[in-house]
Amino acid sequence: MEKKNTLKEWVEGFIVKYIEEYPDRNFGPKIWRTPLVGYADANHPYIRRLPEIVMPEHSLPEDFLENPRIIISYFVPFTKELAQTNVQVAGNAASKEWSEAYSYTNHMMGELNEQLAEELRNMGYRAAVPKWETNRTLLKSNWSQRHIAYVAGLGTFGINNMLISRKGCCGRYNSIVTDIPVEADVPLEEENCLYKSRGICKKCIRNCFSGALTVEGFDRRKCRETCSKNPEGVCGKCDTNIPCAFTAPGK
Ligand code: B12
Ligand code: SF4
Ligand code: SF4
Repeated sequence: MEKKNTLKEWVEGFIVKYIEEYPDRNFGPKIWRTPLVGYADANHPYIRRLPEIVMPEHSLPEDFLENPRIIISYFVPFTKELAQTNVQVAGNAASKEWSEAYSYTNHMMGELNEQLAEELRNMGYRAAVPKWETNRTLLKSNWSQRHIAYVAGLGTFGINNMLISRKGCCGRYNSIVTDIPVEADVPLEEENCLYKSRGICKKCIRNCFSGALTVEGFDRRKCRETCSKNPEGVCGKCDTNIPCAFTAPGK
């Protein structure tokens, strides 16, 4: 038990330090708060059903690593200052900083994944970074970071279609597959979205001028059309200037 906890502490420490030091090492902006880490059981029934839930081509953890045990999932929350830049731009147009944060964060997470997997292998464990792609017609990825983070107990889905963690939904998720002997987390039971827990709010829907978000659901084509008008193809008005951006208000 002690060894298992030590290993979790090591993984979390590695991720936290990597993200904290990244801007100084790369002369980049400081746009991230302290990350959250969760552990999904690679054999959890919900993970096994992802090809059914998302699309038949959705990968399973064993597509990347033989006999996988755990998926390490993490959330990188953005700072309030970064979110504020996006709030200051009207309609569904994204701020320059918000657009740049997209590729900067993806780049950082790509490097972090490789380093973390490498360190785990050096410690005698097995680890692999999932390689995934997005089906451009269906607008679905064959490795859904949100669904994996959900199984890892990191958050619950809001009506903005975002996964809301205890540090909010304004940020990004990523994951790696491994065989480390740690106890898996389980999906959260309480709803983190105010509309889902108390039937109030809907601020995310009012923020989405394109009409992609409604109480009835999310229209990913309308969203994509709107996002693609901005550099880097992002918008994020359903992710900023909302009560669940930095906390879990529904709880
Ligand atoms: C393709 C894609 C897009 C496409 C299509 C969007 C989509 N939702 O599918 C477009 C370009 C439109 C897009 C837009 C955006 N995206 Co995008 N996108 C992706 C990508 C690559 C794959 C998404 C996917 O495959 N979806 C599959 C479908 C089936 O899932 P879904 O539409 O989300 O619907 C599911 C959930 O709603 C869920 N669900 C809803 N309610 C409930 C309730 C319960 C109980 C359960 C279990 C499930 C559940 O079930 C649905 C069906 O499976 C992921 C990265 C990745 N590899 O995962 C990022 C990702 C989803 N995007 C992200 C972001 C931030 C955005 C934008 C805000 C753009 C921006 N950066 O400014 C917008 C927000 C749109 C929105 N409100 O969802 C983040 C989300 C972070 C978060 N907190 O949730 C992700 C995870 C990227 C990342 N690495 O963090 N995106
Ligand atoms: S803005 Fe309000 S209604 Fe929308 S997801 Fe967040 S808490 Fe739920
Ligand atoms: S759902 Fe899409 S179009 Fe609507 S606010 Fe969110 S990112 Fe923008």
